[in-house]
Amino acid sequence: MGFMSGKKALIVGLASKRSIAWGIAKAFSREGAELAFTYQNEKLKPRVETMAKELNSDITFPLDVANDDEINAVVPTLNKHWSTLDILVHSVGFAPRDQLAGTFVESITREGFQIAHDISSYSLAGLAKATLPLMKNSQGAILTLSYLGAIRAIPNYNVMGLAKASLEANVRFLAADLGPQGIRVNGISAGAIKTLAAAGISDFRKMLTHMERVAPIRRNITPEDVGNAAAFLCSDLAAGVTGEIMYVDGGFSKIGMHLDES
Ligand code: NAD
Ligand code: 0WE
Repeated sequence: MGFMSGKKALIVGLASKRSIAWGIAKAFSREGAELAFTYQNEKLKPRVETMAKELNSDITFPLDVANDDEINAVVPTLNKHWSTLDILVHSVGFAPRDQLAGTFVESITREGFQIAHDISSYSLAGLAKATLPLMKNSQGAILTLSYLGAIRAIPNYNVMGLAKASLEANVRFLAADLGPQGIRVNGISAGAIKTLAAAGISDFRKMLTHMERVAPIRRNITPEDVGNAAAFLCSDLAAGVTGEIMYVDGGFSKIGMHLDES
């Protein structure tokens, strides 16, 4: 019997088999959790339905986190299947493409800032607020995905770094508020992974090559690595952990310099 058996988890942010959300879903399913998934738009619907089926889930519904009506529809929709929710996974991030090219100062715009913060940070609080009636007293957990750009100036990550810094503060405020209601809130700061969200980012391959050379574990991170850490954080094994940002980055953020090959 897996260490998540009996847990009901909603996963927001599945787009493809390369998604971090897919690594998380597979780990949760392996450990015995029941799953529900949302898809951002009709284009993603068939793909998400097929992937859900693979993990024995037939609960899928639309959710664009930019839309308050869709956020408010989550609980009524989930209620058709489940009367409680134990786990919410938020694996969503977005900034307009022009915000992730060139320097920070050149690229930043008021609109780009607003969209990045709305989709990548506000949506965590919005979803936590909306799902509270189902999650309260469940000994449940909320998990989001962050990146090193929240605390370091990483080339081209630009306004997404500000949005991730906001997301990490969001984790701490939610942890403080929801802890007394039996809900833990954590984040995983993942190393770079080639997903749809990384497609077309200039120099992404170069970044991956650099990371696998210098990170203490000498390889890149996979969605499966993140999935296993996520399963731990969202299970009762992590009952004493909340408000935490856990680095699943092969130790990259912990070194200060790398010299020769070895
Ligand atoms: P992905 O493209 O597979 O997933 C991103 C998801 O965000 C997609 O499912 C997309 O549909 C969803 N999304 C975007 N806008 C949305 C909206 N308005 N409403 C609902 N959903 C929306 O890429 P991924 O790399 O798996 O990204 C998942 C999370 O992991 C993101 O928060 C990302 O910032 C974070 N992350 C990624 C990496 C990486 O290198 N890939 C590293 C660290 C953290
Ligand atoms: O959080 C991310 C990516 C987030 C992202 C990606 C896109 C591409 C498509 C947000 N918005 C968009 N908008 C689009 O139109 N990561 C952690 C992956 C990532 O993105 C980078 C990175 C890394 C790592 C961008 C620049 C530098 C490094």
